[in-house]
Amino acid sequence: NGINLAIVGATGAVGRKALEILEKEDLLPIRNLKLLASDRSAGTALNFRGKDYLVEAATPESFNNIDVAIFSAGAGVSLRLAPEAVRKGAVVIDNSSAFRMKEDVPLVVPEVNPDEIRKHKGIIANPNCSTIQMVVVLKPIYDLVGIKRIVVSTYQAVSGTGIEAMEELREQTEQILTNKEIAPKVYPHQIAFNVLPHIDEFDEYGNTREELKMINETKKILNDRNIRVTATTVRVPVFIGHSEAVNVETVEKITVAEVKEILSKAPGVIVNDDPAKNCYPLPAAVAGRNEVFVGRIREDLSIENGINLWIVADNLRKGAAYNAIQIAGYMVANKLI
Ligand code: A2P
Ligand code: 11C
Repeated sequence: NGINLAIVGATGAVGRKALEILEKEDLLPIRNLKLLASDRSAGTALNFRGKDYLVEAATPESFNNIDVAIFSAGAGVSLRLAPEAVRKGAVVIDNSSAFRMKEDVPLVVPEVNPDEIRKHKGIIANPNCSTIQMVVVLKPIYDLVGIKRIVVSTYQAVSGTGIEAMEELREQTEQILTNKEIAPKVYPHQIAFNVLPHIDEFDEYGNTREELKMINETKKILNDRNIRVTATTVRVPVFIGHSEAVNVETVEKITVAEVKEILSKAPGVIVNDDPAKNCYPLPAAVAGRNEVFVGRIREDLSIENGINLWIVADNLRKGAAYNAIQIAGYMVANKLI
């Protein structure tokens, strides 16, 4: 009973988080587990439910007899190996940006557009972490009153870049506190005690690819090309948990009380909004949680139909590993595998 699951990038930040979630939470029945990474970590043992699994170098042959392969090893690996996995009969749930905007690839957040899962042709894409947490909160608002425009600024944790970036933040923090020289490697500038308005590469107009992902993926997931979206994405010296200041212009008027009411009932959302008691979502508090947290819900008085929100989620969980596991769980529950 259960599925044969492969995790590509099992030694990385998202892969390890997927194993942790699968071990602790009963979300997916697993018959066989295959852990894949680069040849650098082939032979490394990773423990899962009391048993050591040896990591193997990912090759096309790795996907024989695999039902579901969760890919979290970057776009290059996905482009090379996901089609091979599909050819071998696996359904790929891909965390990378490689296939997200392809027309025949569903881009899925289970709280928002679960029906898309059924349309897959072998690959289902997991959206970018900063997009996922935003659309989980915006979907109920969109359904009730429509959305004209979104203005978002992000405060993103270094774990979004990967394990090496987490090490860089830890090292630099120690080095700076002990008056040592630092030598940035992963980021172009010091990340400890700093804020970098730069995530991924810049395009010819000065937007970063992270900003373009938020714009394009939001439209695809909400299935509305007319929503106007603008984003500024920023890296902050936080290990886990992306935060976002989101300004929404709705089509019809919605009151703050109504927003709180629909979000308190929305799947996967927790409202934490009591400013008088200093209660609002914080990355340090939501790290380790699968839900998306929202607070600072207030009217934007500068426009007719405006709402401001502060949205925080664990980027490795809801932003990546948990969302992928939810998709696999949906397929099992609906007998799609
Ligand atoms: P490895 O540990 O062998 O380098 P992160 O995003 O935390 O940096 O993790 C990236 C993940 O992608 C790691 O598990 C890494 O494995 C894996 N990876 C990197 N390059 C490849 C590759 N060519 N084939 C398979 N997995 C890869
Ligand atoms: C970050 N959002 O925080 C990025 C990580 O397209 O899947 C995920 C990149 C992606 O750096």
